[in-house]
Amino acid sequence: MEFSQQLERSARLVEARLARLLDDAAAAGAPQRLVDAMRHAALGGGKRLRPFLVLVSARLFGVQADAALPAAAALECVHCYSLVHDDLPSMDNDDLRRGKPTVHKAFDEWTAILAGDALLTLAFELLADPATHPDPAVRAEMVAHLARAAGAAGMVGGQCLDLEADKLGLPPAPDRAHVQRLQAMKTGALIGYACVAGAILGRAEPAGRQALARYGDRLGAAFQIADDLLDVEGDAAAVGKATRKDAGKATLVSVLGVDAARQRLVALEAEALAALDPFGVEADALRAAARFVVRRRS
Ligand code: GRG
Repeated sequence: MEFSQQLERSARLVEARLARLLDDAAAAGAPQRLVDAMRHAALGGGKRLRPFLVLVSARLFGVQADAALPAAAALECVHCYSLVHDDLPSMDNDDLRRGKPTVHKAFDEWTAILAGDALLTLAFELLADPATHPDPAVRAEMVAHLARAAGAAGMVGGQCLDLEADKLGLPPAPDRAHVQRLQAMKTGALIGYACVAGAILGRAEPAGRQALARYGDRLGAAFQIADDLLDVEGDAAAVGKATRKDAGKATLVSVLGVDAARQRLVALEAEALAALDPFGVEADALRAAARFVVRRRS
């Protein structure tokens, strides 16, 4: 099956699961306005790449899609929350996300903040649920790993470094090492988690887990460079969000220039593919994901 078809199929599974979870939240007493905003944030858009990575990495270690779906949905909840908060006026101040008005535009700022908070906490409720894995030790590891990836030394920390540079003008001249650290935290940590989550769920041997961690690390870095190139070269209608927003921001494109950034992207793709060498054809979906990330136009 073509990669795009595989991605679409997994996106449909994730969409249906998220829709059900939000219905459950409403049934459990969550206010209508909050659930509507969560639905706006989480349903009807997005490539669903992170949950796809969870599903295919889990399959590599013998875990079928229905068993990995709660963990995949949990990660997408964290990703959606991060987009809602990133779009807020005090952060990136965006009007368009996934081709739709951002949550604070469709609702208002306080509702968007709460919808993000509720998606974040829903993720951990899901991971702690026995439906995610029968072994509590595995669930605890998933919780701890996602919390680290999303937290102060991960995505939130990376966002802080990014905003600091943008809003306070710090550091004076971002260098390559600073940009790579920021991006590894802001974007790489969650993508890295997506790749390792399947290994945790499938109780992979350390070597298998390390290979997936290496793949995820290179994929996360490649994803961010591709995103930065799309900001410079992409078209807002195709990308589904405003472009040309990164001028003056700390990105590898601004530090290295377009050509060198593209070369780095190609090198990262090769490293991501090499990390999968220990695996046979069963890792082909991950290989295709690396090619997709490097060549994506949205
Ligand atoms: C607010 C704590 C907090 C963190 C925000 C995710 C993030 C950190 C910022 C988003 C800004 C941004 C454009 C980052 C670059 C990489 C990225 C996360 C792009 C969006 O991810 P995609 O392309 O989006 O996977 P879809 O819509 O397909 O899910």
